[in-house]
Amino acid sequence: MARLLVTGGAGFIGSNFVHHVIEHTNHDVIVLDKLTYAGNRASLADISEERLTFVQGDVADAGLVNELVTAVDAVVHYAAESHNDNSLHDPQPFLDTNLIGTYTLLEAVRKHGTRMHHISTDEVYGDLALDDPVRFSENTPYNPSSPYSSTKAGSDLLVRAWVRSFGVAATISNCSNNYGPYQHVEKFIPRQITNVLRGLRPRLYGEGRNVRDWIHADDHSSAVLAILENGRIGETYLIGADGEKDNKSVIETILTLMGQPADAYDHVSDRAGHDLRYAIDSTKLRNELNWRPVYQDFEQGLRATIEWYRNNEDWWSPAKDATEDFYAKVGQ
Ligand code: NAD
Ligand code: TDX
Repeated sequence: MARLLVTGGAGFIGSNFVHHVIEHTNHDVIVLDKLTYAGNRASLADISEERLTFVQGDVADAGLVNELVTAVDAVVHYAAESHNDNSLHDPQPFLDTNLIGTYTLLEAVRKHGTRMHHISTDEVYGDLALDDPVRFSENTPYNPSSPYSSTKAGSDLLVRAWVRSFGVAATISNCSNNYGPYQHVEKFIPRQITNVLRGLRPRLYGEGRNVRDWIHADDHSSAVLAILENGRIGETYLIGADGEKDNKSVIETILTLMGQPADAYDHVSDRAGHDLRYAIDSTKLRNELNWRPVYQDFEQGLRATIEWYRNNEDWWSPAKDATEDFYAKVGQ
C-alpha cells in the first residue's frame, strides 16, 4: 500500500485515474487541484475520505507542493491547462501551469527523492498525413503546433532534463485523445452530446477530415498505473488503443446513437493551425508491461458515455452556457 499525490485529480482524466486507483488498488490518494474552470470537486464526490484527501491549491505553489510531496510515496502529475482552443486565445495560463507548475513539482521530487510520473500528450509530436503508414512512436521527433502542445512538449523536456541532470526518478507517458465520463463540455465529444441533449446542433470544425486516435479514459488509467508500478525510470511510454476515427464520422455516430439524423450538424470555422491526424503505436507499452486496453469497441464506449451525460446533467449543466458563450464569441 502506498500514498499517491495526484495533481489535477479533479479534472477529466485525473478524476478517472483516482476512481481507478481506489477501485483497483489499496493506495490512498491526495489530490492537489486548483479547481480552475476545468476542475470539479463533484467528480470525486463518491470517494470516501478514508482513502482520499482533497487539497485545493496551485501546482506552481512551491511551499504547498513541497509539503505535500513529503507526505507521499509517489506523484502522478495530471494538472495542466488542457484545451487547444483556449490556448489560441489566452496562452498565459498554459505557460504558468504546464511549464512553471511542472518545474515546481520537479524541484520538490528532486529534493525529496520521490518517484514521479508525468502525464503528457501525443500532440507533442505534431501531426501526421492522413495516409502516413508510420504512427507516432517513442522515437518520433517533437514538433508541437499550438501554444497548448508546445507547453506540454516543454514540460516533457523539463522532466527528461531533471532525470538526466539530477537523477530524478521519473517516467513520462504520451497518450492519445481520451473520452469517457467527467470530461469538460468544451471538448469535442461531450460538447456534441450535450448540444444534442440541449436541442442545439453539433459543431464540426472545417470539413472534419481530422483524425483523432480515441482511447477510453479508464484504459489510460490502467496504463498509467502499469507504468507507475513497473515502468523503467527515465523512459517514455506512448499510450493508445488503435482507435483512429475522423471527426465527421464521430459526430455522425453520436447523432445516430442519440436518435437524430446523421447530418443534423453545422460546419463552423476551422481551428487555427488545426493538427490533421494523431495516431499512436503503443507496441513498447504492450510488450514491456503487457498492457492491453479493455474498451476495444468505440461505439459501445460512446454509447456508455452518452448515457453518462444523459444521467448527469447536474454535473455538466453549470459549465455549458459559459462554454457556448466562448465558442459563439470566437465563431465556433
Ligand atoms: P482537464 O482540463 O479536464 O483537467 C485539468 C485539471 O487540472 C483541472 O482539474 C484543473 O482544475 C487542474 N489544474 C489546472 N491548473 C492547475 C494548477 N495550476 N494547479 C493545480 N491544478 C490545476 O484536463 P484533462 O483532459 O483531464 O487532462 C489532464 C492531463 O492529461 C493534462 O496534463 C493533459 O495534457 C493530459 N492529456 C489529456 C488528453 C485528453 O484527451 N484530454 C490526452 C493526453 C494527455
Ligand atoms: O466543437 C468542436 N468541433 C470540432 O470539430 C470541438 C470542441 C472540436 N472539434 C475538433 C477539433 C479536433 O480535431 O475535434 C477534435 C478534438 O478536439 P478537442 O476535443 O478539442 O481535442 P484535441 O484538440 O484533439 O486535444 C485533446 O487530445 C489531446 C485534448 O483536449 C488534449 O488535452 C490532449 O492533449
